[in-house]
Amino acid sequence: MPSVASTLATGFAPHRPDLADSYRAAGVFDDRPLWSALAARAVSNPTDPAVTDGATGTTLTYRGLLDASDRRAAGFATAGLRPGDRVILQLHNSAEFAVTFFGLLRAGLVPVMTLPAHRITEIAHLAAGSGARAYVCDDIRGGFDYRDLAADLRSRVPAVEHIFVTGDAGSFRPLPEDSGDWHPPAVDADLPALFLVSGGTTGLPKLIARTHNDYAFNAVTSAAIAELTASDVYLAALPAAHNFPLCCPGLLGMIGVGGHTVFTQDPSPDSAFDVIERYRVTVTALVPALAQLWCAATEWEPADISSLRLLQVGGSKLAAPDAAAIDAAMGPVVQQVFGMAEGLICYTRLDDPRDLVHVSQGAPMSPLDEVRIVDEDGAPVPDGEEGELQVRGPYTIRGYYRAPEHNLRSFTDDGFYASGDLVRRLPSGHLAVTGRIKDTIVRAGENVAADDVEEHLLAHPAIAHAAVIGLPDDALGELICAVVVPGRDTTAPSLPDVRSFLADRGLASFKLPDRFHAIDELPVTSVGKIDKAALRTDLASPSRVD
Ligand code: OOB
Repeated sequence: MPSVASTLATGFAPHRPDLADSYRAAGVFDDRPLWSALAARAVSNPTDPAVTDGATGTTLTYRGLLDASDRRAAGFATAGLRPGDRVILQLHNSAEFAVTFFGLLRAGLVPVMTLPAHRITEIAHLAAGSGARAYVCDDIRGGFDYRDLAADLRSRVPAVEHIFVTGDAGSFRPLPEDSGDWHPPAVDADLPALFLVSGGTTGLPKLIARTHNDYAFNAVTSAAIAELTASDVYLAALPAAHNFPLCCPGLLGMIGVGGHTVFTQDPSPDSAFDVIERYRVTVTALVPALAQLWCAATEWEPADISSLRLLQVGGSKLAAPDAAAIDAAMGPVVQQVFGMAEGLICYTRLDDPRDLVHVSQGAPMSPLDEVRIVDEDGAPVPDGEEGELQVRGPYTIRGYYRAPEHNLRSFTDDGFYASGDLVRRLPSGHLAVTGRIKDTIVRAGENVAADDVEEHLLAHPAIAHAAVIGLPDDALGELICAVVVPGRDTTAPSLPDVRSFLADRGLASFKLPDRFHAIDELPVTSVGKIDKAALRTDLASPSRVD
């Protein structure tokens, strides 16, 4: 029978040996388990607050967090889980999330970081793909009963033998705890410490194995760029299992510097602003739609949020006027973050000129990131021109876990990840994201980039959010459909209004929308990005009446 460590390694692509040597020579890997930052802080800053549950106000100090994690680790071991076993983790933002996450790491278990919005299709797929033996979830949140999902999972993927539930566990077990001294097992820091899930808006999510070494490097470098110190207070407002709030620099970056992380399950300005005021939050991370909402809310929310020095915005494109509006409303706080669970993270720097912060999505985090921008044939484009971003580097994966067929498509022969993102390099070396390879509409043979039309739509005074999609059409191949959310206190424009507005801005006539819908809210993915796949399905359905 193969050892657990070797089943974990099966399907995992290590760095090419020559590159691994060069990363090691550059000193980026510290060869310690990912939990070692927590263990170090429990010694150096034992009584400082590590995590707070925004909902209950419960705070754990660094010593308290390590001790609670060790009790959890011991509980997992007593339940029969062994180092290297994969565990599906699906918890909402809470101190319990941190305890369980570090408990799994301290037990040598490998969490699969699913998001609260995932449902049985994704969870069953990720459980089967990772070979998970356990599932950890909350009881009921937002009207959804995760215990039903757990029961469904157990019948679909019988290898998931252990189910642990917070709160009212029903017929399942509560989250385990055991007392006594816990001695964490040795780990190979070049093997996966955790699995992230890919953020694509089409198809099922893929498993992204991140090693102790590469993820620690991600956390430490991100924390340095955000200039985090022990006096910072970070608000985890996006789902904490996502790479952005987990490690860019997020919870792990904060643990590294001995700072304080506050969790909230409600990122609406109404609730989050009070939390910011109460804990004097200094840093947080949002997707653009939420950042825009916060920006607008500064006009009417009474809470004092002046402690906030850094508002990281990423996950999808933040338009330049929106970035400028946030800076104007909240002080020069914006940091643009263009990242991916697969690895590469780009940040605007704290001392970049503000106009560069507004128009760019940042520069790669590490000088060891090899970024190339290529045309459809894979040849580099002239500097400044648009092309697909491909990347290789110390913390970028060489392949999805156990997905050889996807890997043929998404990775080049020389080990670069082909991101599918279209970017342009600015003279400063920063990148501007211009679209996605597949996010184009082919109308009467003309290629129209959705982003291009969206940026122009957002310039309309009565439009707050916009998504442009292609809808099938017998005559033209595809029609251009603009879906918008009108601004507060404005009336939605009509299709002719929008067409003439865009035409006046000099947009080519073949790019003008053929269809137009004003709706209250755009559908979003698990982490809050606009879900164009859902829009396409909804609007293409014949039952829909315009
Ligand atoms: C982050 O990670 P994922 O894995 O959920 O999604 C990655 C994709 C990128 O390939 C790109 O298509 C898009 O999301 N994206 C952006 C963006 N940031 C991500 N597109 C335009 N502008 C941006 N600023 O989304 C993620 C991971 C870590 C930090 C931040 C975001």
